[in-house]
Amino acid sequence: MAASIASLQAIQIIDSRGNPTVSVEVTLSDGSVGEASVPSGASTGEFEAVELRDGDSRRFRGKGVTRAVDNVNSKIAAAVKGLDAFDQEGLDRRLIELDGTKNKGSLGANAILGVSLAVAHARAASAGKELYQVILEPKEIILPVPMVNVINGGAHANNSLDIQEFMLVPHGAPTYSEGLRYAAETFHALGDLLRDDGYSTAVGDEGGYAPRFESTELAFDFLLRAIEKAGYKPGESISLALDVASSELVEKDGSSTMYRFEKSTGESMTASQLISVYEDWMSKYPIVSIEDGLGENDWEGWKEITARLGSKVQLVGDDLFVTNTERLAQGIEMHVGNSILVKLNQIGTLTETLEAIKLAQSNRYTAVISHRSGETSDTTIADLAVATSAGQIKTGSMCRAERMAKYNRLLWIEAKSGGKAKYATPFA
Ligand code: 2PG
Ligand code: MG
Repeated sequence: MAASIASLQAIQIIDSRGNPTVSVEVTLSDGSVGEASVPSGASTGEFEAVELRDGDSRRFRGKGVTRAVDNVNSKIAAAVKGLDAFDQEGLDRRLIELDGTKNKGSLGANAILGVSLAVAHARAASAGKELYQVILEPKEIILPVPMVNVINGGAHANNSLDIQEFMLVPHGAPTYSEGLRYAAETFHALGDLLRDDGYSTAVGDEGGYAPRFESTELAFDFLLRAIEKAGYKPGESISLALDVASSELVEKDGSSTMYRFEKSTGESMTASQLISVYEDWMSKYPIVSIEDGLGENDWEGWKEITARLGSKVQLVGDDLFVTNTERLAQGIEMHVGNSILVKLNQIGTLTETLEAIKLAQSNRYTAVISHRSGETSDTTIADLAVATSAGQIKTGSMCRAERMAKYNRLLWIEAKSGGKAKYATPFA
């Protein structure tokens, strides 16, 4: 089965937040077509690959991506034409080399990723296979436990919550589709409870509610009540996960790192004090996972949180590791965290993303496949989760079509597996 890259076309499309992003279509020599669109973060890590934006304030408030689009249509198209579409690694190495920088700042990680993924999709079309099968043919179909972000705060919502994401983790469900049902029913129960108490049920960037709660604890209380109201047992059928996105809370005080709950209490604390806050929450609420509990430069703090909490809870590095094997290797070496958040656009190619997942898994770190807060209807991450047997995915709440597209793609993979798909057990 051979097909080479015949042509590429990129255009600027608009993402779920109304900002431009890159969409790429590739056609292979056998006529197969693949398409991919690139997501975009709000609470981006300092060490992420570069998202190339035009910076022309007269158009899209400076957020246009026409330079990235032009890079695909000119330089990249010329360089990859004729390459074997079945050699993803060869393609991605060529793109990295053509860019020539360490952070993909020349062509833009948004340009490079669009091409890398569109070719994978075209390969699936050419081979008549599912996308996950041409990413990495998995031995078994393992569907990820969804982490469903039903309360939004931090940089994703205009409210009083410092914690960016409060997620439902329906790990006690027998199957993926049942887990999704548990989450959807709890999402609705939460909406009822909020409405009853006069809170807003408007949603944030990832589709979670964004009420103006008076405290973080109130968010936990509502979540537990919602789980029960929907007929489930907190901690048994559904547990909780947090993304603190704490790099956003960091304030430098001389040489020491302080964390400030800017949107709620205004309180400042050291890493040790913040870890004690997490300990307190863990003693009261069924929390199975904490992402970015400490900041992206706070390696010492991460050592402490891992020593204190690492055996009890999943500690996910997002801004800390940025899907980058060098940063992950440093974390593994330093015994920091026990899980990596995986975002294709943090690193910019499918090959490097797979390398990060492999490095994690071979060191007994879990891998959580993730969307970005700015998304499109692209569903590549659903297939990535199945291809790598990652076992966990977070892709927003139980509303907003750009979030549901990924969850629903997994429902199709489950349905087409003929009963063979298994539901992952990361928290068994
Ligand atoms: C995160 C992501 C996705 P953003 O912090 O994990 O939820 O947010 O895309 O804004 O970085
Ligand atoms: Mg995060």
